[in-house]
Amino acid sequence: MSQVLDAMFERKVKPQEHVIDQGDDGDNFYVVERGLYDIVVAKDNQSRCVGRYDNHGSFGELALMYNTPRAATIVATTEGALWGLDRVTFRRIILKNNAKKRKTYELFIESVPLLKSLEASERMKIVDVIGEKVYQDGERIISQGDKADCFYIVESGEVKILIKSKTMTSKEANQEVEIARCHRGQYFGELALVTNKPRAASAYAVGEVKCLVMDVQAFERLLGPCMDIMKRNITHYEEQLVAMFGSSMDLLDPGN
Ligand code: 1OR
Ligand code: 1OR
Repeated sequence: MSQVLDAMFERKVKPQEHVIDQGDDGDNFYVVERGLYDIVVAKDNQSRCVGRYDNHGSFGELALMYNTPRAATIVATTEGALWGLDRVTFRRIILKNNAKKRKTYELFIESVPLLKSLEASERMKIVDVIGEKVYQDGERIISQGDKADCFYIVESGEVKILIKSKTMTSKEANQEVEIARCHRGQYFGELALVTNKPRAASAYAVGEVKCLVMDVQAFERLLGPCMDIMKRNITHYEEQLVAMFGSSMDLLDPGN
């Protein structure tokens, strides 16, 4: 950690400045200190904004990790500040850490039912991007109504999902009701990322919990092949929702 911090340098950016251009060789990895940045991908002669960093997150790791051309263009849309890490230091430190992560998480990631349909190389890339977070008993992991930027897989312990329902009377509406529990190998926090809506429920640790966490950009980049399974499971939430609260709202339809 201290070696990374020592090697990092600040880069100030202006609106419309390209921090990274798709197709270039990779020089630096960047951590966002502040500012908004569009992720633009050109494909078949068309450029599309596929996401953004909002005062948070990091980018530019792919070209350095896999020795590939830059996979996207990153454009600042406001004034901003970044912390950069040069390629040589990034590879020396981060790649060593990635090798360790692969050893630690390979077997567990193989056992996660959601990820079964992925190729071994795709699962490796998931290991490369995941972080681990530990929560204490009762700690809130996700808060209903919040903006979402992460996806979670339970590595150990138990997570309970609670919901405050709009369909209940006002007195009951502020009370949370338990609707599900997640155990080792199960995932949560996908719904808001898939629907682009606020968190539909809250998640709390039951006892000490370890979760693997992935940011929304990695979720969209790497979990496309698992999207059908997640969407199918979301339709099961809807059936449960109707059974529990008698409401027939469509969780997958943003219009509702
Ligand atoms: P890089 O070194 O390739 C561009 O330089 C960076 O954009 C890349 O590392 C990532 O850190 C970041 N696909 C590719 N790169 C992405 C994506 C992405 N999102 C962020 N980056 N997505 C798939 C697009 C078809 C995800 C969109 C949310
Ligand atoms: P999220 O990003 O909305 C809360 O953040 C998470 O709780 C959600 O993603 C799901 O991963 C998880 N309805 C809504 N969210 C649920 C449900 C659910 N179960 C788990 N989550 N159900 C219907 C509500 C009555 C499922 C009942 C079994």
